[in-house]
Amino acid sequence: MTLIERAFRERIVLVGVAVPPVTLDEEEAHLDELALLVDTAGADVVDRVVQRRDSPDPATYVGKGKAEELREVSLAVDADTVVFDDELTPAQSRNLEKILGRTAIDRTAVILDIFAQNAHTQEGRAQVELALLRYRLPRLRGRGKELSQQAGGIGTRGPGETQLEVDRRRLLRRVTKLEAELRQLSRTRRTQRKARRRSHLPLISLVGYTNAGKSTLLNSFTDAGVLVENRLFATLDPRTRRLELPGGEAVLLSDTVGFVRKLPHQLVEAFQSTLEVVKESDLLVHIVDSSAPDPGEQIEAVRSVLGEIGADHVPELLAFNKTDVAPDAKRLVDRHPGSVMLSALTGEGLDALLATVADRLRALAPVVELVVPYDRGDVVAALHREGEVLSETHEAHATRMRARLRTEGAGRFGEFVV
Ligand SMILES: Nc1nc2c(ncn2[C@@H]2O[C@H](COP(=O)(O)OP(=O)(O)OP(=O)(O)O)[C@@H](O)[C@H]2O)c(=O)[nH]1
Ligand SMILES: [Mg+2]
Repeated sequence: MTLIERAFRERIVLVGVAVPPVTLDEEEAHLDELALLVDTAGADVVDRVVQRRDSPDPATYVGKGKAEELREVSLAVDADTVVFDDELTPAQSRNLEKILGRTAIDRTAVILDIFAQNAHTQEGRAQVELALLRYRLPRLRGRGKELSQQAGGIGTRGPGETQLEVDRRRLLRRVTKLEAELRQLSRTRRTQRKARRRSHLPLISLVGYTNAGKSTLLNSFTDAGVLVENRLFATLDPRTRRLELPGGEAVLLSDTVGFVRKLPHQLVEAFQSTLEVVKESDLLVHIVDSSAPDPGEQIEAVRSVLGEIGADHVPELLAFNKTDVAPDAKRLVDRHPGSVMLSALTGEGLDALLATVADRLRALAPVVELVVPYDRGDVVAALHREGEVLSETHEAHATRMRARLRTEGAGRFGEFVV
Protein backbone atom coordinates (compact mmCIF):
# COMPACT_ATOMS: atom_id res chain seq x y z
CA MET A 1 0.00 0.00 0.00
CA THR A 2 2.22 2.79 -1.21
CA LEU A 3 1.55 6.12 -2.83
CA ILE A 4 4.34 6.19 -5.37
CA GLU A 5 4.43 3.75 -8.26
CA ARG A 6 7.41 1.44 -8.06
CA ALA A 7 6.99 -0.78 -11.10
CA PHE A 8 9.04 1.85 -12.94
CA ARG A 9 10.83 5.02 -11.85
CA GLU A 10 8.24 7.76 -11.94
CA ARG A 11 9.17 11.10 -13.44
CA ILE A 12 8.45 13.85 -10.94
CA VAL A 13 8.08 17.63 -11.04
CA LEU A 14 8.60 19.40 -7.71
CA VAL A 15 6.64 22.49 -6.74
CA GLY A 16 7.29 24.87 -3.86
CA VAL A 17 5.56 28.03 -2.74
CA ALA A 18 7.61 30.57 -0.80
CA VAL A 19 5.22 32.15 1.67
CA PRO A 20 6.82 34.90 3.80
CA PRO A 21 8.79 34.71 6.02
CA VAL A 22 10.18 31.84 3.89
CA THR A 23 12.38 33.35 1.18
CA LEU A 24 12.82 32.02 -2.34
CA ASP A 25 16.31 30.80 -1.42
CA GLU A 26 14.97 28.94 1.59
CA GLU A 27 12.21 27.39 -0.48
CA GLU A 28 14.84 26.25 -3.01
CA ALA A 29 16.70 24.58 -0.13
CA HIS A 30 13.46 22.91 0.96
CA LEU A 31 13.03 21.62 -2.60
CA ASP A 32 16.59 20.24 -2.49
CA GLU A 33 15.51 18.23 0.50
CA LEU A 34 12.24 17.22 -1.16
CA ALA A 35 14.30 16.03 -4.15
CA LEU A 36 16.32 13.86 -1.77
CA LEU A 37 13.10 12.47 -0.31
CA VAL A 38 11.72 11.71 -3.78
CA ASP A 39 14.98 10.02 -4.73
CA THR A 40 14.89 7.94 -1.55
CA ALA A 41 11.33 6.95 -2.43
CA GLY A 42 12.64 5.65 -5.74
CA ALA A 43 11.52 8.23 -8.29
CA ASP A 44 13.33 10.74 -10.53
CA VAL A 45 13.02 14.50 -10.30
CA VAL A 46 12.86 15.92 -13.83
CA ASP A 47 11.96 19.55 -13.12
CA ARG A 48 11.12 21.99 -10.35
CA VAL A 49 9.03 25.12 -10.06
CA VAL A 50 9.03 27.72 -7.29
CA GLN A 51 6.49 30.47 -6.80
CA ARG A 52 6.26 33.39 -4.36
CA ARG A 53 2.87 34.02 -2.81
CA ASP A 54 1.53 35.81 0.25
CA SER A 55 -0.47 32.71 1.12
CA PRO A 56 -1.20 29.39 -0.59
CA ASP A 57 -4.26 29.40 -2.83
CA PRO A 58 -7.01 27.59 -0.89
CA ALA A 59 -8.32 25.89 -4.04
CA THR A 60 -5.15 25.04 -5.92
CA TYR A 61 -2.22 25.74 -3.53
CA VAL A 62 -0.35 27.56 -6.34
CA GLY A 63 -2.22 30.24 -8.27
CA LYS A 64 -4.61 29.22 -11.02
CA GLY A 65 -2.30 30.61 -13.72
CA LYS A 66 0.69 28.84 -12.22
CA ALA A 67 -1.26 25.60 -12.21
CA GLU A 68 -1.91 25.96 -15.94
CA GLU A 69 1.77 26.65 -16.46
CA LEU A 70 2.57 23.52 -14.43
CA ARG A 71 0.50 21.46 -16.81
CA GLU A 72 2.57 22.75 -19.72
CA VAL A 73 5.81 21.99 -17.88
CA SER A 74 4.60 18.51 -16.97
CA LEU A 75 3.68 17.82 -20.57
CA ALA A 76 7.00 19.10 -21.84
CA VAL A 77 9.07 16.89 -19.52
CA ASP A 78 6.63 13.98 -19.67
CA ALA A 79 6.09 13.88 -15.91
CA ASP A 80 3.97 11.20 -14.26
CA THR A 81 3.42 12.98 -10.98
CA VAL A 82 3.69 16.44 -9.47
CA VAL A 83 4.90 16.65 -5.86
CA PHE A 84 4.12 19.72 -3.73
CA ASP A 85 6.35 20.74 -0.84
CA ASP A 86 3.46 21.31 1.56
CA GLU A 87 0.59 19.17 2.71
CA LEU A 88 -2.26 19.64 0.23
CA THR A 89 -5.84 19.59 1.41
CA PRO A 90 -7.94 16.84 -0.17
CA ALA A 91 -9.74 19.51 -2.23
CA GLN A 92 -6.48 21.03 -3.43
CA SER A 93 -5.10 17.76 -4.70
CA ARG A 94 -8.42 16.96 -6.39
CA ASN A 95 -8.50 20.33 -8.13
CA LEU A 96 -4.85 20.13 -9.09
CA GLU A 97 -5.21 16.67 -10.59
CA LYS A 98 -8.07 17.97 -12.72
CA ILE A 99 -5.96 20.85 -14.04
CA LEU A 100 -2.70 18.94 -14.35
CA GLY A 101 -4.16 15.76 -15.78
CA ARG A 102 -1.80 13.69 -13.60
CA THR A 103 -1.32 12.64 -10.01
CA ALA A 104 -0.72 15.46 -7.53
CA ILE A 105 0.75 14.42 -4.19
CA ASP A 106 2.50 16.21 -1.34
CA ARG A 107 5.58 15.99 0.83
CA THR A 108 3.62 14.06 3.45
CA ALA A 109 2.79 11.33 0.94
CA VAL A 110 6.46 11.01 -0.04
CA ILE A 111 7.59 10.68 3.57
CA LEU A 112 4.83 8.16 4.31
CA ASP A 113 5.94 6.22 1.26
CA ILE A 114 9.56 6.04 2.44
CA PHE A 115 8.47 4.95 5.89
CA ALA A 116 6.34 2.25 4.29
CA GLN A 117 9.38 0.91 2.44
CA ASN A 118 11.56 0.97 5.54
CA ALA A 119 9.18 -0.62 8.03
CA HIS A 120 10.23 -4.18 8.75
CA THR A 121 9.02 -5.17 12.19
CA GLN A 122 5.40 -5.91 13.02
CA GLU A 123 5.11 -2.74 15.07
CA GLY A 124 6.85 -0.58 12.48
CA ARG A 125 4.58 -1.87 9.75
CA ALA A 126 1.44 -1.37 11.81
CA GLN A 127 2.46 2.18 12.70
CA VAL A 128 3.15 3.12 9.11
CA GLU A 129 -0.01 1.52 7.80
CA LEU A 130 -2.06 3.39 10.37
CA ALA A 131 -0.46 6.69 9.37
CA LEU A 132 -1.11 5.93 5.69
CA LEU A 133 -4.76 5.11 6.35
CA ARG A 134 -5.28 8.27 8.34
CA TYR A 135 -3.77 10.20 5.47
CA ARG A 136 -5.87 8.44 2.84
CA LEU A 137 -9.25 8.39 4.53
CA PRO A 138 -10.17 12.05 3.97
CA ARG A 139 -8.79 11.74 0.45
CA LEU A 140 -10.88 8.79 -0.62
CA ARG A 141 -12.85 9.69 -3.65
CA GLY A 142 -15.14 8.08 -6.11
CA ARG A 143 -17.71 9.35 -8.47
CA GLY A 144 -20.04 8.73 -5.56
CA LYS A 145 -20.72 12.25 -4.52
CA GLU A 146 -21.89 13.53 -7.88
CA LEU A 147 -24.03 10.46 -8.40
CA SER A 148 -25.78 10.68 -5.06
CA GLN A 149 -26.43 14.37 -5.54
CA GLN A 150 -28.13 13.61 -8.82
CA ALA A 151 -30.18 10.87 -7.27
CA GLY A 152 -31.20 13.06 -4.35
CA GLY A 153 -33.54 12.10 -1.57
CA ILE A 154 -32.92 10.20 1.60
CA GLY A 155 -32.14 6.54 1.20
CA THR A 156 -31.40 6.75 -2.49
CA ARG A 157 -27.78 6.03 -3.02
CA GLY A 158 -25.98 6.03 -6.32
CA PRO A 159 -23.97 2.89 -6.96
CA GLY A 160 -20.79 5.01 -6.83
CA GLU A 161 -21.48 6.21 -3.35
CA THR A 162 -22.16 2.73 -2.16
CA GLN A 163 -18.72 1.67 -3.30
CA LEU A 164 -17.14 4.72 -1.64
CA GLU A 165 -19.00 4.04 1.57
CA VAL A 166 -17.95 0.42 1.48
CA ASP A 167 -14.33 1.46 0.97
CA ARG A 168 -14.54 3.94 3.81
CA ARG A 169 -16.04 1.43 6.19
CA ARG A 170 -13.44 -1.15 5.27
CA LEU A 171 -10.59 1.29 5.89
CA LEU A 172 -12.13 2.48 9.15
CA ARG A 173 -12.40 -1.12 10.35
CA ARG A 174 -8.75 -1.61 9.51
CA VAL A 175 -7.84 1.57 11.44
CA THR A 176 -9.66 0.27 14.52
CA LYS A 177 -7.88 -3.08 14.22
CA LEU A 178 -4.47 -1.47 13.83
CA GLU A 179 -5.08 0.83 16.78
CA ALA A 180 -5.90 -2.18 18.95
CA GLU A 181 -2.85 -4.07 17.70
CA LEU A 182 -0.61 -1.09 18.44
CA ARG A 183 -2.07 -0.64 21.91
CA GLN A 184 -1.19 -4.26 22.64
CA LEU A 185 2.33 -3.86 21.27
CA SER A 186 2.76 -0.67 23.24
CA ARG A 187 1.76 -2.46 26.45
CA THR A 188 4.38 -5.12 25.75
CA ARG A 189 6.96 -2.49 25.05
CA ARG A 190 6.10 -0.68 28.27
CA THR A 191 6.51 -3.88 30.30
CA GLN A 192 9.89 -4.52 28.70
CA ARG A 193 10.90 -0.98 29.42
CA LYS A 194 9.84 -1.27 33.05
CA ALA A 195 11.96 -4.38 33.43
CA ARG A 196 14.87 -2.49 31.98
CA ARG A 197 14.25 0.51 34.19
CA ARG A 198 14.37 -1.75 37.22
CA SER A 199 18.08 -1.89 36.57
CA HIS A 200 17.96 1.87 37.26
CA LEU A 201 20.50 2.63 34.60
CA PRO A 202 20.22 6.13 33.23
CA LEU A 203 18.58 6.14 29.81
CA ILE A 204 20.05 8.20 27.00
CA SER A 205 18.35 8.65 23.64
CA LEU A 206 20.04 9.63 20.42
CA VAL A 207 17.72 11.98 18.57
CA GLY A 208 18.26 14.07 15.47
CA TYR A 209 17.42 14.87 11.91
CA THR A 210 17.30 11.94 9.54
CA ASN A 211 20.74 10.95 8.19
CA ALA A 212 22.57 12.86 10.97
CA GLY A 213 24.52 9.76 12.00
CA LYS A 214 22.64 8.43 15.05
CA SER A 215 22.90 4.77 14.09
CA THR A 216 26.54 5.15 13.10
CA LEU A 217 27.23 6.55 16.55
CA LEU A 218 25.35 3.78 18.36
CA ASN A 219 27.29 1.22 16.33
CA SER A 220 30.64 2.79 17.02
CA PHE A 221 29.96 2.66 20.76
CA THR A 222 28.33 -0.68 21.10
CA ASP A 223 28.71 -2.91 18.02
CA ALA A 224 24.95 -2.78 17.88
CA GLY A 225 24.93 -3.77 14.22
CA VAL A 226 22.24 -1.23 13.48
CA LEU A 227 21.60 -0.55 9.81
CA VAL A 228 23.47 2.53 8.63
CA GLU A 229 22.63 3.96 5.26
CA ASN A 230 23.08 7.15 3.36
CA ARG A 231 19.35 7.17 2.97
CA LEU A 232 16.59 9.02 4.74
CA PHE A 233 14.70 7.28 7.56
CA ALA A 234 16.94 4.20 7.57
CA THR A 235 15.96 3.50 11.18
CA LEU A 236 12.33 2.99 12.12
CA ASP A 237 12.70 0.56 14.97
CA PRO A 238 14.62 1.90 17.92
CA ARG A 239 17.41 -0.19 19.44
CA THR A 240 18.67 0.08 22.98
CA ARG A 241 22.13 -1.01 24.04
CA ARG A 242 24.11 -1.01 27.27
CA LEU A 243 27.20 1.12 27.34
CA GLU A 244 29.87 1.97 29.89
CA LEU A 245 30.91 5.58 30.39
CA PRO A 246 34.58 6.47 31.05
CA GLY A 247 33.94 6.59 34.83
CA GLY A 248 32.69 3.00 34.67
CA GLU A 249 29.05 3.97 35.05
CA ALA A 250 26.72 1.90 32.87
CA VAL A 251 23.95 3.56 30.88
CA LEU A 252 21.37 2.51 28.31
CA LEU A 253 21.75 4.14 24.92
CA SER A 254 18.82 4.17 22.53
CA ASP A 255 18.77 4.91 18.81
CA THR A 256 15.55 6.17 17.30
CA VAL A 257 13.72 7.21 14.18
CA GLY A 258 15.06 10.31 12.47
CA PHE A 259 13.07 13.50 12.27
CA VAL A 260 12.57 15.87 9.34
CA ARG A 261 11.09 19.26 8.69
CA LYS A 262 7.29 18.95 8.48
CA LEU A 263 7.29 15.37 9.71
CA PRO A 264 3.70 14.31 8.99
CA HIS A 265 1.60 14.53 12.12
CA GLN A 266 -0.05 11.22 11.16
CA LEU A 267 3.38 9.61 11.55
CA VAL A 268 4.24 11.35 14.80
CA GLU A 269 0.94 10.14 16.18
CA ALA A 270 1.33 6.60 14.90
CA PHE A 271 4.89 6.42 16.28
CA GLN A 272 3.91 7.60 19.77
CA SER A 273 4.79 4.31 21.42
CA THR A 274 8.13 4.05 19.64
CA LEU A 275 8.91 7.59 20.72
CA GLU A 276 7.91 7.03 24.34
CA VAL A 277 11.47 5.98 25.10
CA VAL A 278 12.60 9.49 24.11
CA LYS A 279 10.14 11.07 26.51
CA GLU A 280 11.33 8.92 29.39
CA SER A 281 15.03 9.48 28.82
CA ASP A 282 17.29 11.13 31.38
CA LEU A 283 19.24 12.87 28.65
CA LEU A 284 18.87 13.41 24.92
CA VAL A 285 21.99 13.48 22.79
CA HIS A 286 20.83 15.54 19.84
CA ILE A 287 23.02 14.57 16.86
CA VAL A 288 23.38 17.28 14.23
CA ASP A 289 24.87 16.85 10.75
CA SER A 290 27.33 19.77 10.70
CA SER A 291 27.74 19.40 6.94
CA ALA A 292 24.03 19.98 6.26
CA PRO A 293 23.17 23.14 4.29
CA ASP A 294 21.39 24.65 7.30
CA PRO A 295 22.12 22.81 10.55
CA GLY A 296 20.27 25.52 12.50
CA GLU A 297 17.03 24.82 10.69
CA GLN A 298 17.43 21.08 11.28
CA ILE A 299 17.95 21.68 15.00
CA GLU A 300 14.73 23.69 15.09
CA ALA A 301 12.83 21.00 13.17
CA VAL A 302 14.00 18.33 15.62
CA ARG A 303 13.08 20.43 18.63
CA SER A 304 9.65 21.09 17.22
CA VAL A 305 8.99 17.34 16.88
CA LEU A 306 10.34 16.83 20.41
CA GLY A 307 7.77 19.36 21.56
CA GLU A 308 5.04 17.56 19.66
CA ILE A 309 5.78 14.25 21.41
CA GLY A 310 6.09 15.88 24.84
CA ALA A 311 9.85 15.36 25.19
CA ASP A 312 10.91 18.99 25.29
CA HIS A 313 11.44 18.84 29.06
CA VAL A 314 14.25 16.26 28.77
CA PRO A 315 17.74 17.83 29.05
CA GLU A 316 19.50 17.99 25.69
CA LEU A 317 23.16 17.75 24.74
CA LEU A 318 23.88 19.03 21.23
CA ALA A 319 26.50 16.95 19.40
CA PHE A 320 27.73 18.27 16.05
CA ASN A 321 28.63 15.24 13.95
CA LYS A 322 30.54 14.70 10.69
CA THR A 323 33.37 17.08 11.61
CA ASP A 324 35.54 15.16 9.12
CA VAL A 325 33.55 16.71 6.27
CA ALA A 326 32.38 19.94 7.95
CA PRO A 327 35.05 22.61 8.42
CA ASP A 328 32.35 24.80 9.98
CA ALA A 329 31.67 22.53 12.94
CA LYS A 330 33.81 24.56 15.32
CA ARG A 331 31.72 27.67 14.62
CA LEU A 332 28.55 25.73 15.39
CA VAL A 333 29.96 24.56 18.71
CA ASP A 334 30.94 28.12 19.61
CA ARG A 335 27.45 29.29 18.83
CA HIS A 336 25.89 26.64 21.09
CA PRO A 337 27.46 26.74 24.54
CA GLY A 338 27.82 23.33 26.16
CA SER A 339 27.73 21.46 22.86
CA VAL A 340 30.39 19.08 21.56
CA MET A 341 31.62 18.02 18.14
CA LEU A 342 32.59 14.63 16.82
CA SER A 343 32.89 12.35 13.86
CA ALA A 344 31.03 9.10 14.38
CA LEU A 345 32.83 7.82 11.29
CA THR A 346 36.46 8.50 12.23
CA GLY A 347 35.93 8.25 15.98
CA GLU A 348 37.27 11.72 16.62
CA GLY A 349 35.59 13.34 19.62
CA LEU A 350 33.85 10.17 20.79
CA ASP A 351 35.68 10.06 24.12
CA ALA A 352 34.98 13.71 24.75
CA LEU A 353 31.30 13.14 23.98
CA LEU A 354 31.14 10.30 26.50
CA ALA A 355 32.94 12.36 29.13
CA THR A 356 30.45 15.19 28.60
CA VAL A 357 27.53 12.77 28.84
CA ALA A 358 28.93 11.47 32.14
CA ASP A 359 29.30 15.04 33.44
CA ARG A 360 25.77 15.97 32.42
CA LEU A 361 24.36 12.85 34.08
CA ARG A 362 26.25 13.60 37.28
CA ALA A 363 24.89 17.12 37.25
CA LEU A 364 21.39 15.66 36.85
CA ALA A 365 21.98 13.31 39.78
CA PRO A 366 23.40 15.32 42.66
CA VAL A 367 25.10 13.68 45.62
CA VAL A 368 23.10 13.83 48.84
CA GLU A 369 23.97 12.79 52.36
CA LEU A 370 21.46 10.78 54.35
CA VAL A 371 21.10 9.38 57.83
CA VAL A 372 18.90 6.29 57.94
CA PRO A 373 17.87 4.70 61.27
CA TYR A 374 18.83 1.05 61.66
CA ASP A 375 15.20 -0.05 61.72
CA ARG A 376 14.74 1.29 58.19
CA GLY A 377 16.58 -1.41 56.29
CA ASP A 378 13.99 -0.98 53.55
CA VAL A 379 15.20 2.57 52.89
CA VAL A 380 18.83 1.48 52.73
CA ALA A 381 17.86 -1.23 50.29
CA ALA A 382 15.87 1.23 48.19
CA LEU A 383 18.82 3.60 48.06
CA HIS A 384 21.05 0.84 46.77
CA ARG A 385 18.46 -0.07 44.21
CA GLU A 386 17.62 3.37 42.94
CA GLY A 387 20.72 5.42 43.46
CA GLU A 388 24.43 5.03 43.40
CA VAL A 389 25.67 4.64 46.99
CA LEU A 390 29.09 6.27 47.27
CA SER A 391 29.80 5.60 50.95
CA GLU A 392 28.13 3.98 53.92
CA THR A 393 29.25 4.33 57.56
CA HIS A 394 27.62 2.82 60.60
CA GLU A 395 27.03 5.16 63.53
CA ALA A 396 25.44 4.62 66.95
CA HIS A 397 21.78 4.58 65.85
CA ALA A 398 21.85 4.97 62.12
CA THR A 399 23.62 4.43 58.83
CA ARG A 400 25.17 7.52 57.32
CA MET A 401 25.21 7.33 53.54
CA ARG A 402 26.33 9.42 50.62
CA ALA A 403 24.48 8.63 47.43
CA ARG A 404 23.90 10.00 43.98
CA LEU A 405 20.18 10.25 43.38
CA ARG A 406 18.48 11.28 40.21
CA THR A 407 16.33 14.28 40.96
CA GLU A 408 12.94 12.69 40.35
CA GLY A 409 13.67 9.97 42.94
CA ALA A 410 15.33 12.20 45.50
CA GLY A 411 12.08 13.54 46.96
CA ARG A 412 11.08 10.15 48.35
CA PHE A 413 14.12 10.10 50.61
CA GLY A 414 13.66 13.69 51.74
CA GLU A 415 13.10 12.95 55.42
CA PHE A 416 16.49 11.18 55.68
CA VAL A 417 18.53 13.83 53.90
CA VAL A 418 20.80 15.91 56.15
N1 LIG B 1 31.51 11.82 6.74
C1 LIG B 1 30.79 11.32 7.74
N2 LIG B 1 29.70 10.61 7.48
C2 LIG B 1 28.97 10.13 8.52
C3 LIG B 1 29.34 10.37 9.87
N3 LIG B 1 28.41 9.77 10.66
C4 LIG B 1 27.51 9.17 9.83
N4 LIG B 1 27.85 9.37 8.54
C5 LIG B 1 27.13 8.90 7.35
O1 LIG B 1 25.84 9.49 7.31
C6 LIG B 1 24.90 8.57 6.74
C7 LIG B 1 23.72 8.39 7.67
O2 LIG B 1 24.14 7.73 8.84
P1 LIG B 1 23.14 6.98 9.81
O3 LIG B 1 23.91 6.57 11.01
O4 LIG B 1 22.36 5.94 9.08
O5 LIG B 1 22.17 8.20 10.18
P2 LIG B 1 20.86 8.18 11.09
O6 LIG B 1 20.89 9.45 11.87
O7 LIG B 1 20.78 6.92 11.86
O8 LIG B 1 19.74 8.25 9.98
P3 LIG B 1 18.20 7.73 10.01
O9 LIG B 1 18.15 6.41 10.68
O10 LIG B 1 17.87 7.70 8.58
O11 LIG B 1 17.43 8.79 10.73
C8 LIG B 1 25.66 7.28 6.47
O12 LIG B 1 26.06 7.29 5.11
C9 LIG B 1 26.87 7.40 7.39
O13 LIG B 1 27.98 6.68 6.90
C10 LIG B 1 30.52 11.14 10.11
O14 LIG B 1 30.93 11.42 11.24
N5 LIG B 1 31.19 11.60 9.00
MG1 LIG C 1 19.41 5.44 11.85
